[in-house]
Amino acid sequence: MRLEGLELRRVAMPLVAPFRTSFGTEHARDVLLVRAVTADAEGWGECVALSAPLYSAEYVDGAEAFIKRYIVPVLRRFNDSRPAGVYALEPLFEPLKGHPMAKAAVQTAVLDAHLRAAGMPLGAFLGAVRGRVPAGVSVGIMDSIPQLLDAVEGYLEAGYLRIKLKIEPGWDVEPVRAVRERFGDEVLLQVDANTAYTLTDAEHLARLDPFGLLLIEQPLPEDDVRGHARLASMIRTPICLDESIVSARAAADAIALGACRIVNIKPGRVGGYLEARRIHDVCAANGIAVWAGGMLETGLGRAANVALAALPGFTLPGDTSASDRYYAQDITEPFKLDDGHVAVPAGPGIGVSPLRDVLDSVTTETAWINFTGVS
Ligand code: SMG
Ligand code: MG
Repeated sequence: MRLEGLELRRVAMPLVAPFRTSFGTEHARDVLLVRAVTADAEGWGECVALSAPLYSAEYVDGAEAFIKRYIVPVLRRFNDSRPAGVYALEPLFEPLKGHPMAKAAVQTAVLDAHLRAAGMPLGAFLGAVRGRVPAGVSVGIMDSIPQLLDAVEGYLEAGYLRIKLKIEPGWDVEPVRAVRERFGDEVLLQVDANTAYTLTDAEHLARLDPFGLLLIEQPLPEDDVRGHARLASMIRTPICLDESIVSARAAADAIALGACRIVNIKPGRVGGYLEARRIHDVCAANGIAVWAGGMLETGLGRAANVALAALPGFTLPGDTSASDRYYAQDITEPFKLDDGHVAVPAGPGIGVSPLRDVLDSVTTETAWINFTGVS
């Protein structure tokens, strides 16, 4: 299937409330969407890079520039490759170092187009075994404990099955204690530090142990895998890696080193859904639980994440919250929470499409790259 063109579209999505993490505060998402157009179907990919390189090295302007300058020439060669299945993209992208979020967005758009043309849902393609997935919610750092407790109460009332608290030095033991005291020990509770600590904080982090957390996510820097292994021997709370797991090989290494007992899988961070599935497989083979991460995606990105979260190794609730967690108006039909779960879209490809009027109303910029007539 030949690619006729690629649309790069930037959309401005205000958040219903600011979302604060150890690395900064997001007020709105500036999202890059990729639309892959073929003769038979069109497909969508959402680039999860944030505005600034604070979560990882990528940022949305950089991702767009990378796609225009380096991915587009490669896609022209993709059109000549035989067979031109989505697997042909990976060896074409491989010589270009880094930029997994940019690559993932393009790969997902092409994969979606192929699957829609074939009439196959993404979940079926990936190996999903569930029609719905349990939803957790990520709760940002707040100005005060009462404010946090109000937010958590609202999410529990909405039916979320797991709460994740963002933490940083100065906002860790006390918020966890307050949530446990107010809502009890049965609430599935975990924390995410986004690399805000060092190994010298081990004794302090051990103070989280009495609270029975499911996990502590990425306490140490991205490249400090050995540090996580050391930390794992000093605290009882299971360590989950997010930023450090950049590939299936990195996952295998981290597991072999004893750096994590749990892995957060984000397709954008690892270059796409094909690599995300390999990480799932590596973890499953090693008895390591995985769950689906999130990057405040719109309904387009969320749809694909929910399909991935339906694979058998995803045994913990993911950051697969409903659309209204972040957006008053999503660009797709909103994902809704039903009995604490989100339904896996059943249609071909990612199974959802943008609402054209809404999409146009939030679009700030569009670029069309034509491939027809060029071999
Ligand atoms: O999509 O619900 C979501 C966001 C979940 O906390 C979340 N993501 O490190 O896991 C993480 C963060 C990264 C994004 S923070 C702006
Ligand atoms: Mg994280």
